[in-house]
Amino acid sequence: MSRKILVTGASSGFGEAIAWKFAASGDNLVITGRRSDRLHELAEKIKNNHGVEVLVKVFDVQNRAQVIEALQDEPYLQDLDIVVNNAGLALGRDLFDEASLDDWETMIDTNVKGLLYVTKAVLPFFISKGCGHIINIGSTAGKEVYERGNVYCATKHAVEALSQSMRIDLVRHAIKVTAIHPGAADTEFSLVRFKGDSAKAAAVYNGFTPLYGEDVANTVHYCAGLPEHVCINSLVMTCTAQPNSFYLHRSTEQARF
Ligand code: NDP
Ligand code: 8X3
Repeated sequence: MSRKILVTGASSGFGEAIAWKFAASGDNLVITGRRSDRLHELAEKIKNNHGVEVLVKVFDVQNRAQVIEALQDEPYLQDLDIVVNNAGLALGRDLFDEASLDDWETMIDTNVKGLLYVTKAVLPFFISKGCGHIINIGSTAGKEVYERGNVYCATKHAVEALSQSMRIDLVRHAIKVTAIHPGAADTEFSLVRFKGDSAKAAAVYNGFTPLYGEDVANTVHYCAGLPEHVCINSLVMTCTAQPNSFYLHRSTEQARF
């Protein structure tokens, strides 16, 4: 039977790959992000390829009023089965004393507050159905901090802590909560982090084979397909060359950056 999945941050990277993966198994989608043109183009392609329903919702997860207006009373979400809280970003890779407060606020507002706003907006649909699955995309940065990762790492630690809290508080509604923590993956993540500096972004993935969007999408899809009584609580996944958050085995060197 087809399910209904809401994916935040579907205009690129993991979110886009997750949307394709669920559509390929016949699931209907709600895809969200700020870039309307990309989302509408993606929706058309997915509908043409897989014949599933795709609703586009354009909003900034940092904006509480926009999130509520887009999701809270949306009739299409009445039978929502899964929300994938994926929208997020890193900005800068600076030492704590040199980093920008603006970057910090944007990361906190997006990765933590945005995830809370979206989750609160869709929860009533899960509660009235008596089931649902919240899948939060954290990071290896949410398991171990690394130099110059400071606030990004803190936001992803918050994703893990919130996932644990949600799992406890929502169990009485039979809602599953899964946190997936990927390591370095080649998406637009580094281009955003380095504010459009494509050489710096590309250098992040030099000398090793990183994760790709499809790898994360396959894992999300697996976690979402387990029997009702089984829940993956927290899952760390990296490419083979990345044994932990800050060590990467590159063909040319063994240091992270
Ligand atoms: P991308 O930059 O490719 O995708 C990020 C997505 O988030 C985009 O669709 C973007 O859409 C959306 N987004 C960002 N800010 C907002 C906002 N304020 N409101 C709404 N949507 C927003 O990166 P990834 O796919 O790699 O990142 C997805 C998630 O995975 C993030 O949470 C990231 O922290 C996490 N992650 C990434 C890793 C990596 O190495 N790539 C590893 C571990 C975790 P738009 O710009 O259209 O709004
Ligand atoms: C993104 C991966 O290692 O750059 O979460 O923090 S990392």
